[in-house]
Amino acid sequence: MEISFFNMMEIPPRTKLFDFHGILMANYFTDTWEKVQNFKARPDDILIATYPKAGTTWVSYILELLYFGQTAPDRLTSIPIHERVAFLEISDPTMDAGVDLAEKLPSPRLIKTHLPIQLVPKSFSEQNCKIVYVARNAKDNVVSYFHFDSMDVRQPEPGDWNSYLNRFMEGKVVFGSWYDHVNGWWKKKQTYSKLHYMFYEDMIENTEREIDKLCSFLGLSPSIEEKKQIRGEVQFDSMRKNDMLNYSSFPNMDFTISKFMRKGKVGDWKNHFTVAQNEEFDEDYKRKMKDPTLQFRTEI
Ligand code: PPS
Repeated sequence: MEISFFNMMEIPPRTKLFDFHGILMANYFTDTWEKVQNFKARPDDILIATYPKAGTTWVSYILELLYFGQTAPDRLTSIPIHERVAFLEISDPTMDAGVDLAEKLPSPRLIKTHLPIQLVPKSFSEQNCKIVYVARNAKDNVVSYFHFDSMDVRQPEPGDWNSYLNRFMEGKVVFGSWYDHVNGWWKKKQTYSKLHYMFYEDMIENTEREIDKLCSFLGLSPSIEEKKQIRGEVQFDSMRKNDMLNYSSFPNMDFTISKFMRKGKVGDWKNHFTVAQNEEFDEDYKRKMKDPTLQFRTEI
């Protein structure tokens, strides 16, 4: 039997969702709200914004390697990622609140958030910070979120797959509607030039190309050697084995249910959606996703 940290810890009961400024939230993302709202961004902060399970950890690690891979490599091999990248809105008794961790980070501070655009502290755009948004197609996103909510035993009870899928379509999961999230950030990109909008599927298709695009957005020019090294380190299998990235020491996650680095694929939804669920999902999707300029790929 696999022993996880989880087996040895006393875990609080699963949380209940509540309405928070129009989206559903969990208390451990709202308890430090005043500090989050008043967060003072610095001009060189980089905000990594995503709907949960869209590739946050992947892109965070790429950014870390780009900024610290040469100057502070020991940092990346000795400290787990949740202590290197501040999760802005989190407050959890087992670790620093995101707002407090941010104060301890070296520059440029990498800060992650799952907040929809309307709830992000104004300070990031006032300071003209660079923002990297990562989006993932809704079908794979909901599958990944379902497995995550099953194994992160603080999260609200996921229920069975069918009821979870329906709740996802209704935006009744932590951080609310995927549809509103990806659209809200897409709109922000039209008026805020320092926002780089990336797609998980593009990263899977050609990681090197997407790292190049990211570097040109950030104004970085890593050497060919450095890029090759980064490319190797951020492959799914390498990240999955890396205990500083795979959340294996995270007390709330039961790895006997599912891994944090689970499959890392485009198209896993086909192993979960029935034909009827897929048809209903597509119909609903058409009604909600009206902007023809925002297109996702559910297979590559
Ligand atoms: S979280 O909890 O919101 O921060 O999760 P997040 O990191 O956004 O998303 C986790 C999913 O991303 C996959 N992942 C990767 N896929 C491909 N390549 C690499 N290197 C990689 N790293 C993480 C991870 O496996 C989760 O997706 P699923 O589909 O569940 O496997």
